[in-house]
Amino acid sequence: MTRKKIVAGNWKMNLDYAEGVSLFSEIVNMVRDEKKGDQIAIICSPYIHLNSLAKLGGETVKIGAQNCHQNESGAFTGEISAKMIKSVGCEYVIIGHSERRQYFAESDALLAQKTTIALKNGLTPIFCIGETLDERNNGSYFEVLKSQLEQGVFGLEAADFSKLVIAYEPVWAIGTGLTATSDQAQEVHAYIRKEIAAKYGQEIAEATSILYGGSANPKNAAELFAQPDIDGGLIGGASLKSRDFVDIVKTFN
Ligand code: 3PY
Repeated sequence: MTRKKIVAGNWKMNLDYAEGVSLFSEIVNMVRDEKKGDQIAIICSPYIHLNSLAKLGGETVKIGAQNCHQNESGAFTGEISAKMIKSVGCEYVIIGHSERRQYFAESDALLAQKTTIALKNGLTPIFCIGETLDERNNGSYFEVLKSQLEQGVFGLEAADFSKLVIAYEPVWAIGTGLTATSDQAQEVHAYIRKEIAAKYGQEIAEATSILYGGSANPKNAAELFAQPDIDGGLIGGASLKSRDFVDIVKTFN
């Protein structure tokens, strides 16, 4: 079974409109020249860029949002719905990034709702899970990850679960410059795949792309992506530099 190889950039709350369009145009041109094979490159930008980027990216670089609201529409001042995101040509949405869990108190139950509404509107959720440094150090990380899966996405029917991308992002490796070693990441990815197999069966587990996120960069990507259960990356800081992002994409060539 060949799984989709995916490199998704997460720009977070960076770049004004002109900067975003300019960086994205550079990325599209470089990826068009250098990408080989059938890997998928995605940029998850702030909302204000989505409409323009979706038109520039075409088949070369796909577009994702970084969040969506859990309701279809209504009186939720300042929020953006999955339907609106889809309507501008966006295909992906990050759900449950640790920064949203931490700074916006997004619970597993809320994230389950967001996942459902994203799927209903034809978006592919990139669903993030990850443990804190304390949870890693006290050895409870497998339980934490299992609980995030169970409460966040294991309520889905198999047909819907099959549409997800999962991202393992150890919280202690986000924005800290620390990266999980390839052995640490592989251990967790294999565990996640085992839990998916236990819930949905081996075929779905083997077909699910599981990305690594957390200070991935052009220097460590090759070793991480060479692991049997790591199917690509969710890239923070390095996605803000066209050369770095494209070098990570090229890791799969
Ligand atoms: C990081 O690499 O820091 C990320 O949070 C990617 O989402």
